[in-house]
Amino acid sequence: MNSSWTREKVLEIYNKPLMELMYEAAQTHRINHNPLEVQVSTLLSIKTGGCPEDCGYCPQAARYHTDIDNNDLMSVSQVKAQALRAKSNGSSRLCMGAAWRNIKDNADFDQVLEMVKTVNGLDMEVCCTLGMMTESQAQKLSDAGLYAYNHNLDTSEEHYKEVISTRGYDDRLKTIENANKAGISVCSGGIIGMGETANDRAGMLTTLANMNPQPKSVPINALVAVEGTPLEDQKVVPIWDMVKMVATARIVMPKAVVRLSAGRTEMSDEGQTLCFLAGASSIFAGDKLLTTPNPDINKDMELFKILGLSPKAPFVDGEKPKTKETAASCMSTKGNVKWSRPAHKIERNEKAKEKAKELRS
Ligand code: SAM
Ligand code: DTB
Ligand code: SF4
Repeated sequence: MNSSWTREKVLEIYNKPLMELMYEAAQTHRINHNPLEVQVSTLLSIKTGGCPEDCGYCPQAARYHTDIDNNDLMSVSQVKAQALRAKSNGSSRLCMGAAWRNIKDNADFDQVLEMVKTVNGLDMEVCCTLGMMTESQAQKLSDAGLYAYNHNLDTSEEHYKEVISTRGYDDRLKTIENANKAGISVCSGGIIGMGETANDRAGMLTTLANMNPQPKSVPINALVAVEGTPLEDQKVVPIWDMVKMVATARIVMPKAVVRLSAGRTEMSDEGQTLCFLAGASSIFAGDKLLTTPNPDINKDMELFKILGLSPKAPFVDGEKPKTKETAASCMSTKGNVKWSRPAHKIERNEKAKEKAKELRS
């Protein structure tokens, strides 16, 4: 069913007195979910750094000078070992991320398809986040056994122009549509703390909530301000903003899994507890996100114990995908999709790029 949320209505919810907002969100959560279960995912950066894009928040953009180790695409056996480790730590989902602008029909993509098959074979939900994706690429991933695809809107359409100039908002929406067409569960959310207004936050949630179908998973990230990126000086997001964002997402997308994502190292146990109460029902576990730190798994499990929470089993919300033979080789795919490149100037991004050039010379 298509929802028709207006930004004004979503902003009104976001701006409710916090006690009312949390109570309403907690009620919605209990009606639609088991409040004692949390879906636990592990992130794995299968290809790190050297990305051609200019996303102002991202330490993996080649043009900025950040302190990360670049790595080529992992082997299938390396991924399998990491997946088994994640599974033994209680994760039901492995989310593999690549620092790519978009998927290309080449040998690397074939290797990713093998990774997907392998991890699906371990009875884990497999998620990928590989940048922009065509319909045929989505179909190949689906045939290989992909459960979910993560592609974030990041922020409102207006604020997006202040953060990224190398890719357009419409292409993000198209990628999400392509995932849906292939029957892949969509994971899409965004980041707060990038200088956006409450109106921008409401705008992003409105676009997500009006999608048909709504995303099955909505990650809410607090910006991890990494030195060398254009957003390095952004202040840590107040926990109250996280609670408000989680609660609003919960109310406007009642069936979705709302993921308390990046930024948890800056949050107290009590702060995270308020997020769980307000409807967060998933976390990324393990001491690393893609390139930045995340709380230790033992610390997370201690908090789960205190709160009476337990990790959710895989495939509770959807069937395990069956691997189909068509997943074989993608080299034969014809036709290159032209994704957009707005290329407007973002002063902050230009400055960070210049600074990086100076540091390298
Ligand atoms: N390259 C692919 C893409 O951009 O779609 C996939 C990987 S990218 C790192 C996945 C998402 O991570 C981004 O869309 C963004 O929402 C999130 N992200 C990246 N850097 C972040 C940061 N410093 N803080 C919070 N979230 C971040
Ligand atoms: C999402 O929304 N957050 C994750 C996942 N999807 C891919 C990524 C967070 C990355 C934080 C910065 C880093 O570790 O590089
Ligand atoms: Fe590249 Fe993704 Fe980082 Fe943007 S967010 S620079 S596309 S890895």
